Amino acid sequence: MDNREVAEILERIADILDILGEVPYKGVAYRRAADQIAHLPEPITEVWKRGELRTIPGVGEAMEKKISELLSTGRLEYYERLKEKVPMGVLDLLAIPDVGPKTAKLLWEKLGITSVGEAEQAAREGRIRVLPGMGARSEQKILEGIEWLRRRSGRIPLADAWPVADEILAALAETPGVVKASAAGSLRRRKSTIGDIDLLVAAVDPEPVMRAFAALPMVAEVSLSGPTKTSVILRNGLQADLRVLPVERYGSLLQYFTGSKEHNVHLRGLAQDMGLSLSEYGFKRGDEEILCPDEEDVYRTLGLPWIPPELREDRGEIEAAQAGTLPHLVEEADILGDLHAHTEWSDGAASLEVMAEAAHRKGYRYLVISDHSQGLGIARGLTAERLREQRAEIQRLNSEYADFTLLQGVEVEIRGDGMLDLPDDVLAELDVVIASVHSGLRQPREEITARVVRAMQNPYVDIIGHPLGRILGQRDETAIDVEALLRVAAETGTALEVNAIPLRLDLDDVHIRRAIGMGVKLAINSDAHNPAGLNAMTYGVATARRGWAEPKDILNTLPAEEMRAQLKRARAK
Ligand code: DGT
Ligand code: CA
Ligand code: CA
Ligand code: ZN
Repeated sequence: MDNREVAEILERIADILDILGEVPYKGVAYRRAADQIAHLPEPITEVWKRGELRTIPGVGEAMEKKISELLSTGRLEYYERLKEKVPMGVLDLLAIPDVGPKTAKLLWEKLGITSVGEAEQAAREGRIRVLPGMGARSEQKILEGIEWLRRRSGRIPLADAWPVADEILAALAETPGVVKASAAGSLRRRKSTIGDIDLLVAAVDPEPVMRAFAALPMVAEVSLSGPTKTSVILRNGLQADLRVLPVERYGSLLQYFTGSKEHNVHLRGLAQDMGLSLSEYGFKRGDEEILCPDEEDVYRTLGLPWIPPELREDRGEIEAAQAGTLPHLVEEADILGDLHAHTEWSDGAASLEVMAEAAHRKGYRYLVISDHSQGLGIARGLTAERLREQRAEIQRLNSEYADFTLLQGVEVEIRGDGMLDLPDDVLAELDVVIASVHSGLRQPREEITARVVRAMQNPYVDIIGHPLGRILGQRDETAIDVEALLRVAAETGTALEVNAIPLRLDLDDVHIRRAIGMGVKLAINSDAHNPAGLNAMTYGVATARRGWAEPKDILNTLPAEEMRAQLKRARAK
């Protein structure tokens, strides 16, 4: 059981206790412990084995017993009994803003509501306003909250928001009076999915900027128009907010609206300790204002170096800034090659030659061709013989380049039982072997974990491709035991992929950071199926930065020969 699972169960207990409301505030203790466990820097099982659960803030004697029971038996009797008292769907109501435990209980007991859908229907039929303590206004707020929830779950991939935002920013930069323009919010932090686009502009007079914004071709409708903020719905369905402030306050504006909220809350605490208040307009000490034209000024006022936006999640970056130990994050310019690309030899759209030329033009020194092996059910999956033919072709192309190398790899299928669908002697002849799971993704935890572990124990498997198997918005990650995956990767020297396809971004930020902490090597790969696909690297690098990755953590920041020397097959010798 990993930290997230333990924390989730404690959260659930808190929710149920709050809804039952038998003992006021009893949920608070569980929530506190859950929060601490979710942010532990090491697996809770380690803490437990050392007998140190009580050192976790918020974990007292009773909590310790419950966590031990959970970790040793995989279940918690207390939780199982509580679950019988409240339907799961009632807990889902808590996700609606303005619906707390008391309201959820009311809706459930008085109207028999046990899902968000039923709550929506009851609100539309005016059945909520007549409940004790409710009214037309609270009913309306519940409806709005449900709509908000729907929109929020309709988050869009970073890759769909980023180019549109850049286009809008370029147009705004042309508007007379605009001094600076930038994206903010989750987009600037490069989260894998974006709720809405936040844009900021420094200008003397906001009015013409707002007008230019509303008139852009990609804007479908203006939903809110105020003196310093305009909100629009774009043709792709996303909401975009534009805020305009004078240039002398731009640093504060940018810092505030980049967020995250958690990062900002922490910074405001530091400001308070210094007798300052911090807002999107600047600092205040009593009536005296301290203006920040640049974002650096905000951090400097708090005695901190500037913190890269990708780190701003209050996951220790402020402490690292104070200690002077912020990471030197990997940049796209550090990437010297790509270790995962397909051609028409399997399911790619382009020839070896075209892919090589695209990678060369991108400034790479090498590209690994890693077409699928035969077992994938892909018509042209490669057999040992076809691999040999492909190698001849690759060698011929290499003779045409002086400053660029094509390497031959394969993306070999990990079968249902963990066996690979090419024999070891074939794998041994290749430069790089990526092993991936593409089928049986719904296997239970033990099976899928054992399967990938078995693949990692093969001496010729250098990299595990898209280790979690998620497709954003479509398919959750597999049930794989991530801690076991990382541990065996470290033990066997197998690298893990940060797959840069925008709907994958797999490993994700949290697991990248954990992998680095455990000494696991990473490769940021585009998994390109055509020349343009190579450009997905941008999103992989962004995700790696969110995982605190430095160049030294990433195999493909090394020149070809050094990269190859770091692969498992070379290190085993
Ligand atoms: P999103 O849009 O859901 O992907 O996530 P964000 O982070 O872009 O959030 P958004 O658009 O609601 O707000 C943009 C930033 O504005 C957010 O990261 C931090 C700041 N912000 C918004 N609301 C609050 C708030 O209530 N308190 C604080 N401290 N900051 C806020
Ligand atoms: Ca946003
Ligand atoms: Ca926003
Ligand atoms: Zn692939």
